[in-house]
Amino acid sequence: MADFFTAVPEPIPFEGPDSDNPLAFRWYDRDRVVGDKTLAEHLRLAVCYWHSFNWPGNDVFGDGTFDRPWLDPSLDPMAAARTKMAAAFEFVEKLGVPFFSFHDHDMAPYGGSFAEERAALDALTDEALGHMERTGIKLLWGTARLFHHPRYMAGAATNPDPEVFARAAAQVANCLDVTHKLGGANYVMWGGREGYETLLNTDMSRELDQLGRFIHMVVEHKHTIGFEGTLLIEPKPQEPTKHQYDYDSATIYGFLERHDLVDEVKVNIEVNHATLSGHDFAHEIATAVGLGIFGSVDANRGDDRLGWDTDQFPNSVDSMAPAVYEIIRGGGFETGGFMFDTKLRRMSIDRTDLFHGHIGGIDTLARAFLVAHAMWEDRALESLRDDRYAGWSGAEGQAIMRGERSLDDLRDRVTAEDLDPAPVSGAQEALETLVNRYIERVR
Ligand code: XUL
Ligand code: CO
Repeated sequence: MADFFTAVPEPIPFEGPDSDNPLAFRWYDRDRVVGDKTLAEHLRLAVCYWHSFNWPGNDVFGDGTFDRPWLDPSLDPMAAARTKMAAAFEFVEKLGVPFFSFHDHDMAPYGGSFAEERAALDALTDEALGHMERTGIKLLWGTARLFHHPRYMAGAATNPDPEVFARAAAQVANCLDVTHKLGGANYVMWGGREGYETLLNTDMSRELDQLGRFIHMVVEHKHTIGFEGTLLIEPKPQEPTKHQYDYDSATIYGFLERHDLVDEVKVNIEVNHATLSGHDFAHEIATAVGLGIFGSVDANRGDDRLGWDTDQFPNSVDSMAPAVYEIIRGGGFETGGFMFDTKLRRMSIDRTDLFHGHIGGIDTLARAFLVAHAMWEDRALESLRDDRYAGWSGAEGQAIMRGERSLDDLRDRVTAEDLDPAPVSGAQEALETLVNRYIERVR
């Protein structure tokens, strides 16, 4: 263990719901067996490298506020990258979660030729491998920063210039290689600038075809190098571009269908991106599960009154439990997990604040999981749902769905029987109260 987070000398313990210790878990008992797995195996928690270690706490109005000495531009970039990495692994180890995630240029500095940047990435990912072997921490996913450098201002895969496309493709080839080297469980593609600012200068259908070609090349490279992780696209409706092509899960499914990629790519759903698209997070999960493309989650939350991606730590069991329920209903994570794509508030400048954010978020997810799992085990919602759709298991319901009834057939039956079914309550308030009862009860 290195010595940056010295105010937290020991790994964070589990002390149970009655503990008042702010540096202890109250709900995340990692070895607790729930159903067929431990909580750690269900949740597959990951810390992100970028917001936690590579972001100085700046915003559009002001400079960084955080104590991140390795971000000092006067330092030797490789030495600074190594210091940052030591602090990152110290943090993840003390927090006691199994995974981390990174972008190529969170870990490796920019600068020099493309080949020199690749060499820096190789050296630093070798160093990461050493930390991973020493600590047992694993990689949930890697991803390439295809939105930060000015060359990508008009997009990467969807850029009007094929040379920018080529540079982005080369960068992804490198990043996929090192994600493979680190044994990553997934590889994520977030199309930060794959969208448009104005239609006046944009050929949208051409750009979407370019994106399709790009993703096919990523799929081919994955198979060439033998990477067995899942490829994930992360939906987001806007920001930084006015319109992003990967708007939401349903839009991505349509894109994957059109480009014959449905068997190769799933989605990484971020809570605050879901809400920016005008959907509930639970809706995005249920959509992806229903379409067979659910992969992983970026756990965070937005702010009701700020219309941008604030990436706050999740803190509401009430809003998280129904979404976690949809994940459990869909069979849980396979290669995915809950990754904290979360930013401290700019005024949270103590080193321990990073622990407080993560501990609160982890306990929120753990408790939401216990609530959702108990509702699932008891079939509390499912038995009601089964009753609600019971008619479709009957002979007529099945005949309709098999395509054995026409409009004419149904008109004849409705006329003959003077069919006038009585409405049945949807019981929303009773169900909401039922969920609250589980939240009160679960221990
Ligand atoms: C940006 C965002 C990214 C992706 C990875 O909104 O969510 O951090 O998760 O590029
Ligand atoms: Co994200």
